[in-house]
Amino acid sequence: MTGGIIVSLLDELRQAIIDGDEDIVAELSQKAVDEDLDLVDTVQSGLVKGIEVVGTAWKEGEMFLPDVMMSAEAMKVGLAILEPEIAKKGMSEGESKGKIVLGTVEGDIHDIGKNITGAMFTAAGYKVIDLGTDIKAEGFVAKAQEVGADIIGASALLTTTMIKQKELIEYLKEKNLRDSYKVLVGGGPTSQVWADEIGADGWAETADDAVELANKILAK
Ligand code: B12
Repeated sequence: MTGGIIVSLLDELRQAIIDGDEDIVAELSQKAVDEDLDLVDTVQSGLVKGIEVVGTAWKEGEMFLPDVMMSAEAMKVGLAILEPEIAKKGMSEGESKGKIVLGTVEGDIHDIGKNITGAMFTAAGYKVIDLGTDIKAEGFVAKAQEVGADIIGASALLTTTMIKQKELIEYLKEKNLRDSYKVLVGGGPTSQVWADEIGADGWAETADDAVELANKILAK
């Protein structure tokens, strides 16, 4: 397949996310799998680029909530096709590099970025235990204890829910468990400054960076 055709598939995928067209997203995602394209790039340069455009248009009042929801649904349809394929490739790499308990914090239902992060971790050879959304500190910690996690990853997309990442770290301290797990935080409104402020072990802007960061942290 030539570069030009790949670019056009990614462009079409991005546009289909903006249009919230699930059928086209499904068709193009399957095509990417069938034609053995770089699926991580398909997620990032196709699906994620699309939802970013939607986010900006929403903020500027050019798109409304129902449209955003359709785009988010279309995003899920694409990820449902691409994620298992990305994970399959990673799993052939052998032993698990570590266990990560991942979730979106309490009061927050955004899960697209968390899911992508989970898929990247799986592809990189980690065992991912995904708790879903709206997860309390207690929920993260109970699961981490149950499975013997190395890392707890908490995603927050709202400025009003970022504080729950801080509460997670405080809860670990309260239970004398702070040193038992590495805590990674991420999501739109978060930053390295925020991670430092709350005493997290790391922050990453993208799912790719998150995996690199985890590799580094666990190697120490
Ligand atoms: C899609 C979307 C929705 C969908 C969510 C669907 C779903 N299942 O997730 C719907 C329509 C349901 C929705 C609802 C709401 N939303 Co909304 N949403 C978005 C939107 C457009 C895109 C988010 C997204 O998926 N981005 C793409 C992903 C790939 O990016 P990401 O999540 O940042 O993840 C990447 C990194 O951050 C990182 N990462 C993510 N998690 C983690 C975790 C770890 C550990 C690490 C290391 C890294 C990491 O890796 C990811 C991949 O690279 C954003 C706009 C934006 N600019 O972000 C608004 C946005 C986040 N929403 C917003 C709001 C206000 C809401 C609502 C409150 C609206 C309402 N009035 O009801 C509700 C929230 C309800 C709730 N309690 O949670 C605001 C938040 C404003 C703020 N400052 O707090 C935003 C910024 C829009 C805006 N500009 O106003 N939303």
